[in-house]
Amino acid sequence: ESPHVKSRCPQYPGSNIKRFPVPDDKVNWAQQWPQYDPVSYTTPLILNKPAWADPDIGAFSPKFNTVDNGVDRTSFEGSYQVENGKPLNPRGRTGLAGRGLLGRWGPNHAADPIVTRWKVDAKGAKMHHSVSARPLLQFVSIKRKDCGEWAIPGGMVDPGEQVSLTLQREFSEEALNSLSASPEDRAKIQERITNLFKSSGFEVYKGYVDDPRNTDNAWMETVAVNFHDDQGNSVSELPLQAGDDAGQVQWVDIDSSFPLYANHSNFLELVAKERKAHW
Ligand code: RP5
Ligand code: MG
Ligand code: MG
Repeated sequence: ESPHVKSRCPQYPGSNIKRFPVPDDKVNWAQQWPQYDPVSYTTPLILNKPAWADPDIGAFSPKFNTVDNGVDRTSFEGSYQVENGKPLNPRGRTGLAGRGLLGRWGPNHAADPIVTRWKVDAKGAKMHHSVSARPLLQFVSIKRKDCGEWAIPGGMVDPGEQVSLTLQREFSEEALNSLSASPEDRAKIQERITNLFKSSGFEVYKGYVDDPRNTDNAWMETVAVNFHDDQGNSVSELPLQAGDDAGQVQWVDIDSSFPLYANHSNFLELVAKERKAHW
């Protein structure tokens, strides 16, 4: 397992905060490093205590490594350490203490719907990559408003929410703009994607996300699931429209050279391998 990279990006997103530079060989907490002195930073938005965020540690001491008060504080990475009341990132140092942009101390659980179809020509025949000769997959990608990077249309799991619902809800919000649709249109969207999402899908990945928002005390984890429209006649026919935290949405060819947010490329590689597609 290679050390996290985006979680050590020099400049913390949405701020002018610089991370303490952490070399590869000092990422692991087990490496003694007395000189390590990261700044502590939590965005004003989070300190304003919106309903979805935790209060600051001190007045608040949640039970870590368990489901506490409906909030899932367990990690897919196993049991994580807690030091001075604060959870420690299971993948090691990030150069920043506090929560940054993340609402929860410890794991912040998300779900990533990877909706795919085969790329076809005007006659409907599968297209192949000129070098690998493998068939090309496409996935529904959104351009994140926060950083302008292309990404899987994922989002946070609400407390107590089934991941299967999060997957469908986030896809509807970000790629189909269900939040701005009339109640009638929303019902139509719901009906048309339910078929694709009711198949359990292929669980691609479950665990830590190398997200640029991660800190020493707060980090992203996800369940990434692939829903594949093999015949190109279910979700492929839905009009894509960006919504919520997505600025743009489109079908993107799955290819190792396409840069994506966080470590979303790793998830797409697993999908391509599973479906024997070009990567
Ligand atoms: C990533 O952030 C996850 O993989 C998911 O795609 C996303 C969830 O956060 P928001 O889109 O809600 O900001 O780590
Ligand atoms: Mg969202
Ligand atoms: Mg999102």
